[in-house]
Amino acid sequence: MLKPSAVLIVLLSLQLNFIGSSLSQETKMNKKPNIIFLLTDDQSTITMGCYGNDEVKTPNLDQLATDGMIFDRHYVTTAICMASRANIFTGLYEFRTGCNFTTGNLTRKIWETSYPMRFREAGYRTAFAGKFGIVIENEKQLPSQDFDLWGGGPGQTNYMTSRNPAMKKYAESFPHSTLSYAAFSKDFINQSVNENVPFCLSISFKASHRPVQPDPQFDTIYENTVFTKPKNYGRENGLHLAEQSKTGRQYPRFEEWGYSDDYVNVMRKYNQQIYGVDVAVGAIRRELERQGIEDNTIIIFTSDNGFLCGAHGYGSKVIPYEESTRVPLIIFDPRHSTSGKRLRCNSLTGSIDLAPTMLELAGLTAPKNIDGISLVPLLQTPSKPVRKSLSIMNFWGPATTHSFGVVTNSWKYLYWYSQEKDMLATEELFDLNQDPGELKNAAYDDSNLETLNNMRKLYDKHLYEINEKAVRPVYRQYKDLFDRKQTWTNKQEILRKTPRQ
Ligand SMILES: [Ca+2]
Repeated sequence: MLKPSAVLIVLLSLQLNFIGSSLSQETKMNKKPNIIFLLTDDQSTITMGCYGNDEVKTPNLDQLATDGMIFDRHYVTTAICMASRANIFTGLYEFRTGCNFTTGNLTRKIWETSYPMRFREAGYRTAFAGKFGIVIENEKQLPSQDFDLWGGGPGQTNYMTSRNPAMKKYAESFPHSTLSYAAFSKDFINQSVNENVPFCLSISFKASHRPVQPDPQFDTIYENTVFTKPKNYGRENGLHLAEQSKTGRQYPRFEEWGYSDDYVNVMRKYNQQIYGVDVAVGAIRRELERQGIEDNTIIIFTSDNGFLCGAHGYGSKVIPYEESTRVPLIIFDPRHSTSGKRLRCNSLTGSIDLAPTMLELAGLTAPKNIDGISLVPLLQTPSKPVRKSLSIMNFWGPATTHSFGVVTNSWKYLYWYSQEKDMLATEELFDLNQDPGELKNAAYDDSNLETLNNMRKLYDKHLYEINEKAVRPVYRQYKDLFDRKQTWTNKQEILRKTPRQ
């Protein structure tokens, strides 16, 4: 039997343990989460097992999807690198960032509102590595001074690690850039843990952007795999699509890039590049576990645009069909009660939603009046949409390929204004639930008239925002060019006054 003094000691020790455990619980709850934002380049959803392709090997991405939530209706609002990255950084549509290859750079004032800058202001350690993809107006250098650790590069960057001065120290161990970003991540995670400061790490992989240069150490991964063509593959499945969509470089690239006659080999190389990304993601997650911070680190994985890969007889991206605009998105918040429940979200989400989502997950406030909406409510209830519609636009490349459109939870409406080369202005309507491959233009089917009219109204509403909110004069012309009721004669006049890109 214990002496009374021993009982007291046991009781005291129990009480201390209780206080200790509630304190550590409280500390855990109050502790700011870390954020890791992983962005690939030109990655189609068909490169991932968790998006339904059982011919590819993406065990680490599939595990991330299993642990977190996978989004099946996630769109970029402009399907080309520079504009899309500005959208992601800021939560703004392209006509509000004013940023694309031929229209302009991002102003310092808008950059200051970007998610990495907001995290830094809030006391986070921040890091960026890989393809930065945008330029800050009137600045000769990339904004390395805005990050605590910098491994970024200008332009398209390079698959050779040694070609990026900020990443050179990793070149000997990781000559191919994809895995060098995992090494950079490990170093940054390590430093942040040592300093005991929450961090926001952004990695922009060059993969799977062309030129096709996968890491040779994975050359055998798909050497015997025969990839199946998707149902909407080939020119025969693009006959119904707008003539305007066939006037850009996407059309010849079906043949030039080998989708027409060497599909399997092209896809072996393409998927091999994503295999490298998958290995890097696995290495980053293992480092989080090694440091004991995996339960407090949110991981977001997505791409700046998709890739057509032969769908409808196109190659490349930009034009607003599903393979180009709908991209992978996984959000894994290990703190959330729905994590690990294999949930898929079928609600509409957009690239502009990611910045406000990351900020809210960290308990920070997003800038006011941005276009993006936080996706945090979807983590609780994936079936309850946070947005009714989203604009999808392309103002880049030949004017004939410019398009503006709107997507909802069930439908996509696109408008191509150009009537050059004897084309007619074209409307397209796709029933995304019944026809995810966009094999039928439902705009000219009488039974869809009510839907068509509703989508037109929604389109007009979205288009009006350009007039209200465009930050550069060059974007204001689109309000009239995409006006369904303006005559082609008026539009030609606008085009005559506008310098051609
Ligand atoms: Ca891209």
